[in-house]
Amino acid sequence: MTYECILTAVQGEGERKTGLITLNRPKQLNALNDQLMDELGQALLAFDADDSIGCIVLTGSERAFAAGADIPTMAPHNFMSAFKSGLISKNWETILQVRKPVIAAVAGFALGGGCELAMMCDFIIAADTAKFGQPEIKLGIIPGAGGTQRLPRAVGKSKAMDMLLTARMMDAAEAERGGLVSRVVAADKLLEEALAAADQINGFSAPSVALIKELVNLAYQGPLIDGVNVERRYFHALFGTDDQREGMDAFINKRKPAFKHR
Ligand code: DAK
Repeated sequence: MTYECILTAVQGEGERKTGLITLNRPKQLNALNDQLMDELGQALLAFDADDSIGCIVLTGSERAFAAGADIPTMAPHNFMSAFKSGLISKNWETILQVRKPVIAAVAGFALGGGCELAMMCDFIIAADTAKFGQPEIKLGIIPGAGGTQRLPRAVGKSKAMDMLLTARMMDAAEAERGGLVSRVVAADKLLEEALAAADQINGFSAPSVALIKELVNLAYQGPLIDGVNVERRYFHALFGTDDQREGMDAFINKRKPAFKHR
């Protein structure tokens, strides 16, 4: 498959590998247009369907993860044309269908739709150069891909209101303090660290990985009691897998487990 707005590669030495997707519209700071979002969706679904892939890493350039949705594409719309065409909606949530972990490796700007895309990933590893923001208010609009909902869940109401209402950016250190990102690393080590995290996940049993992702998303999105109940069912269900027997036998016999992902 050839893409024009993204690059894809397979990384890693282990039995299960990592699908790497790099946003690649450097002149526009990776502004997210329709073609890019279509290609991103296709690449994500292709890696998700590939049994040799355990994890996906999504990254941008040194200067920008993504500076938001493409402003010139949005500019000419009025209410009716935006509403009737479902302006930039159809391909924005493909990433939420992916069942394997998606790690965002963010350097430089992650603004507007770029910040929202990073927040739709499962966790964010940030370079010390990363800058997060939801500056839509400066354009006379509001976030449209979950920014007003996911940002307060990630950093709390006060910081989210501050960022959304003043359009100020948050640097990597503040993003880590606020809980938006899981770790901050030197910019020149960003990809290495993200791929190492992916590699670590790739070594674990795929059913455990997929169920943890689903359950954490349930905790993030839904009522506590529903999540706890589903967790109990899935916990029991994993006792029907070969990997549970292998994992526990390996621990008891002090050896490394050889997971078969079933
Ligand atoms: N779109 C298109 N081009 C962009 C862009 C963007 N969002 N951001 C930057 N660029 C382009 C600039 O126009 C410039 O192009 P040339 O002039 O060189 O041709 C080039 O990238 C470099 O930018 P600058 O010259 O401005 O570089 P600086 O370092 O001075 O500034 C900056 C970098 C990131 C601070 C600045 O470019 C900036 O403020 N950019 C706009 C950021 C922004 O406002 N982002 C939010 C956009 S609104 C939805 C889904 C998503 C969305 C909405 C709905 N649905 C599912 C319904 C999302 C909306 C948004 O993201």
